[in-house]
Amino acid sequence: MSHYSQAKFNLSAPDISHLCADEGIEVAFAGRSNAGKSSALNRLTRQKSLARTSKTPGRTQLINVFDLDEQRRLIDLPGYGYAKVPMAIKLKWQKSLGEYLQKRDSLKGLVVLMDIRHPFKDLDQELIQWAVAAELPVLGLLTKADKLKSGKRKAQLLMAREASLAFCGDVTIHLFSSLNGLGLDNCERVLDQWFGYAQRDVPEQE
Ligand SMILES: Nc1nc2c(ncn2[C@@H]2O[C@H](COP(=O)(O)OP(=O)(O)O)[C@@H](O)[C@H]2O)c(=O)[nH]1
Ligand SMILES: [Mg+2]
Repeated sequence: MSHYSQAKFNLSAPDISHLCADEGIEVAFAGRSNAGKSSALNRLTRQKSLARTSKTPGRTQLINVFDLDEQRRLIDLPGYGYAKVPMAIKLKWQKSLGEYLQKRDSLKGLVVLMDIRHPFKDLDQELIQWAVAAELPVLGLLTKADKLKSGKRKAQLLMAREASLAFCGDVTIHLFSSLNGLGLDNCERVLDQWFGYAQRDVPEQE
C-alpha cells in the first residue's frame, strides 16, 4: 500500500492566501499547462480522477489541496504558460507563487513537471530559480517519457540533468510516465524523503 493512495481532496483555493493553515508538511506540484501534472497526480495516488485531466490546457486555475493525512498534503498548483491567460492575471500569479515558495513554512519540496520533449521553458526555469532561492529542493519530472524511444529518452534525461546543474541548488531530475508508470518509484523515493516517511531500502534506478 502506498501512502499516496490515501490522498483525499480537501479544498480548492482561489489563491495562496486561502490555503489551509501553514502546518505539517506539504509538497507542491507545478508545471506548464498540459505538461501532465494531473495525470501524474492521479498515477501517484492510484486514483483515476483525483486531479482532473483534460485535453483543454489551462482549465485548472484553482489550487487544489489533497490530504494524505492530518499532517501531510499534496498541493496541485495551477498550470502556467497558457497563452490565453491575460497578462495581469499572469503577473499576479507569478507574484503570489514567488511569495508562496518563499514564505510557506510547511512547503518541503517542489515537483516541476516538464514534457520530456521540451523541458526547461522560461517559466519552468524561473520557477526553479525561485525554489532554489528559497532553499527548497526541486524534483523535475520529465513527463510523457513513453513518447520517446529508449535512446532518445536517455539522451533527454542526461541533457536535462546537465542543464539542472546550472541552478546550483538541490534539483533532482527523473523520467516519468503516467501511462506506463516509468519513474514512479524514483518519484516516490524523493517524496518519501520530503514527507518524512520511512526510507525504503531499494537502489535507485535510471
Ligand atoms: N503518452 C502520454 N500522455 C500523457 C502522459 N501524461 C499526460 N498525458 C496526456 O497529456 C495531456 C495533458 O495531461 P494532463 O495531465 O491533463 O496535463 P496538465 O494540464 O499538466 O494537468 C492529456 O491528453 C494526457 O492524456 C504520459 O505519461 N504519457
Ligand atoms: Mg491539470
